[in-house]
Amino acid sequence: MLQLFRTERMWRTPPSLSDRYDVVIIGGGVHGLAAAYYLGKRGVKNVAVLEKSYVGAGASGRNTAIIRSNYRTPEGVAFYDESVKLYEGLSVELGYNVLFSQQGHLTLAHTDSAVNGLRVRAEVNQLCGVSSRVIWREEIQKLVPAMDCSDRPRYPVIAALYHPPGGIIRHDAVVWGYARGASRLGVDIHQFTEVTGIDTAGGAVTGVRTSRGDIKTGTVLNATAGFCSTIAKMVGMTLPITTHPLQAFVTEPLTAFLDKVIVSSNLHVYVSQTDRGECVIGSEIDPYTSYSHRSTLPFLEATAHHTLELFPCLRDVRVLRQWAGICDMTPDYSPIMGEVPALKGFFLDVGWGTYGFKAGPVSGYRMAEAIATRQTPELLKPFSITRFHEGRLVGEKAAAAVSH
Ligand code: PYC
Repeated sequence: MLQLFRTERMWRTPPSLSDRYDVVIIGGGVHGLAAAYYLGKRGVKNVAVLEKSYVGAGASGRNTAIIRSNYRTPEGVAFYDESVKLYEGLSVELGYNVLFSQQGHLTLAHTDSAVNGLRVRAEVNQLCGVSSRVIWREEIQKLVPAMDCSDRPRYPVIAALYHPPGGIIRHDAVVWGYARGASRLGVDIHQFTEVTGIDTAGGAVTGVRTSRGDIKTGTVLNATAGFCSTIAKMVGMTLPITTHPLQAFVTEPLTAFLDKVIVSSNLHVYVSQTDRGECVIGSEIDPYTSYSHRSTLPFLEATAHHTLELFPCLRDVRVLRQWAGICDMTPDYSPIMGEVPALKGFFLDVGWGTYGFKAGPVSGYRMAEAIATRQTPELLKPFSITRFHEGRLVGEKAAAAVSH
């Protein structure tokens, strides 16, 4: 008989909050859920994910779903390369189609200094074994026939960093897939459960207070985006982070015309077309700090203007919806990961700026390793919180999409 309704739910909703968990993960986005999933796979039992809203309500549901590993530093490239590889196998891993389209990613340069930046990235990428090379106008035009590569625009396209493994993915499917997988491995996912305090004693974490009751635990992972500073303050810690809005919008669906992700580092705009035909268009972070999710007209005007420089064919296209997320920016545009040395059992997976979604699988995988083994994986060592006072910054500003 035709089954009209799914009887199986995506993930279990535990009836109550247990008063003791071995690991408490704060944040039900891709990072927290992936960490929970990989902890479950390692056989770590009694894990809870606490989400103050619904799963994927934060940055995981408010990004432009771009996946790539063409970063600027060897540390960044190695890290994101592992993420791309995990994304490549994710549909099979989770038994859930995450619609990863590895269509290729182009970072455009419109000035000589931007071309130099692309050359450096291409060199580093190639040395790290990542497919990425500088291409010029003729080849760009062949790859993206709809883009204006002529001398007409105010800043004509000169070159691009072409990164064939880059692409786009269905971000909500990734979040739901990890939540479903984690739940099947026994993780308790508590939505609408806000953390209100964290207890410590003798230099170690001892518990978490929430809007639904208190939990005793020796291990807490702060995997929040937008609110990581608020959570860190609960243990008396000030993170080197400022929080900015990042806006984006989506057009009405169009016949397929663009099968590459286009990022312009000079025009501060990025454009891709989803499998539904909509163009997803974004810009750099708003230049002021704020926790606002409000969309603004100046953003829409400026970003549409820059998009039309590249794609005059979008002139009469209507905008369907616009949104904003909030981004936690570190001084070097790299994340902060690992256990906090001064507070046993308190782990950070924060500072994800505008590049967090693409790192979900690798962060989850490696943070789970760090928690389960109490050893910092090699891949995470460059991103420790101690780098700020040790002067070991991992400068990714030039490769953080359009955020410079
Ligand atoms: O880092 O690829 C990126 C990105 C795209 C949009 C915001 N950041």
